[in-house]
Amino acid sequence: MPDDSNFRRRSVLRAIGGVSAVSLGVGTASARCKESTDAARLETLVPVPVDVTSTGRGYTITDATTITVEDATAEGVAEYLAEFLRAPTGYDLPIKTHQGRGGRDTISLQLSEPSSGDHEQGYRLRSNPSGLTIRANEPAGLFAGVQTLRQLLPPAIEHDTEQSTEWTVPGGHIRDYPRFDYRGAHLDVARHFFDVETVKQFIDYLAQYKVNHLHLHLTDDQGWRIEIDSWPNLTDEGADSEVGGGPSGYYTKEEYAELIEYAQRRYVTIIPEIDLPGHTGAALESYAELNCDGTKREEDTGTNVGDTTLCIDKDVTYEFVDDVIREVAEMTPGPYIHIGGDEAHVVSDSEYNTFMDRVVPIVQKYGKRPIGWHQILDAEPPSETIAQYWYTGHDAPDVAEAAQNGHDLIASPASHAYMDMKYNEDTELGLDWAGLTSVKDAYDWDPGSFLNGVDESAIMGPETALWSETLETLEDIEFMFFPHFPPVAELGWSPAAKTDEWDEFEHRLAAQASRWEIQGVNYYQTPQVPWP
Ligand code: NGO
Repeated sequence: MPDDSNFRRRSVLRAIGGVSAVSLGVGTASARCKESTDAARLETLVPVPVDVTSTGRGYTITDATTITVEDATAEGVAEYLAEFLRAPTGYDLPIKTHQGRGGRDTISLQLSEPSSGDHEQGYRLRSNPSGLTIRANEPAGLFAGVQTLRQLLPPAIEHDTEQSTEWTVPGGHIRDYPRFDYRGAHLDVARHFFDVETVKQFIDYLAQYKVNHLHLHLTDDQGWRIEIDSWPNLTDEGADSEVGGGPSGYYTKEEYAELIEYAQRRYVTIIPEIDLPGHTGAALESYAELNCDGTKREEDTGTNVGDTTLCIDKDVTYEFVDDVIREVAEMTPGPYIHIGGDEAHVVSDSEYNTFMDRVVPIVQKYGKRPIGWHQILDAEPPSETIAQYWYTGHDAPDVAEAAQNGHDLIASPASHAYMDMKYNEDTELGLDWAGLTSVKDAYDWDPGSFLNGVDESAIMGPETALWSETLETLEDIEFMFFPHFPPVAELGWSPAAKTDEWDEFEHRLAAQASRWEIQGVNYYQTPQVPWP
């Protein structure tokens, strides 16, 4: 069991540069003090950037500030930034089109031709007294830069009502880009259903920490959560249950489109998961013909896994899967569809292979790249299939061999990336089948080298998983996600050489709390972290 008691609350002042030593209230001393408080924010960024240089005085946003873009390509990011800043600052922050640097008193968002060594999701940020510039090759890079800018401003920027403070961005340069192109977070909306507003809030949390994929676990034994026109009982009958039998629901096609659009504005790609052939109790409850015995399954409000399957030998199974995948592909602009494949305990190996041999090509036929939990590799699918590793061990020879044969992997080891694992024995929410996962455990691994025999080049990136057997509300989600999540988000973004020091990370993590307090995040105040 991880030992929280070894980590006493230490002053976050170490991380914020000795501010306490400066006497307050005296003219220049006070200005120096403020400058050093501002500069400290360069040192508390999560995820930690590739390069940060502090240069003294920085840019202060005032009611004279304008946001400039060179053309319409950067407008979406500019609007997101303006919307975010307007409420707490009370300033108009008009968006103007202007070639090149925007001149004095501008936050200038520039898209430039890729220069050598610049990553397509990377950005450069410069702040000095006359203005602030974020430059990137792609809008996604500008968006990442905007999330950094957000953390460079005083925490009060997280308020949604007008605050009176000086909105100074410390002077400096940042050069930054992600270690992994793919940074994911999974959310189980099947065991308990979460409404559109809750998922939007979740997407905002991903964006805040530069995570760019949301994997929605849309179907399981306890509920079917996405409208499928050709099989309407899935939601007419299969969506009105959840673990414990409480109120539940599903996303209409319009609501799903709303989520996609919300995520797109934040450069987050949604990956829908239809878990097959097991974890299909809700479908089996909705349609008798999908069951081998031709009888509808009973509603499931428990938490058992592995005891359901679509009937492998029936043609109707594949008509069903084809229709579902076709409709899901039609409503999903992103390149991936996840088809589960985990814990199909009531089918034989040969039945499992038969099923995947027919179903993987269906995903490809509808123009999507298949992802499965790593058991999918047992069926030897085409190498385009991505496998998501979710066991706890470092040794998985079959997975390593598949990676050597060209399969890409997503790293979600349950011992580090499962956000639903309890922090310690006293955590009331969550599960512990993979052990307890303290916040330090969530940081203490390397997605690029976790699996023996797998080269980092085969790893698309890390993905957190948040299963909802025990989670019913946004507050529950937040409790397990904060602070479990920012450590994994940092492992996905920041250079490996900068992510191996917990003693340094714990201070940066602690400094995030003042923002969560204002955001109203129900985070777990683990004694492992020296909260301010
Ligand atoms: C496992 C299982 C899920 C559970 C989860 C709980 C996978 C891929 N299948 O992860 O059905 O909800 O653990 O932690």
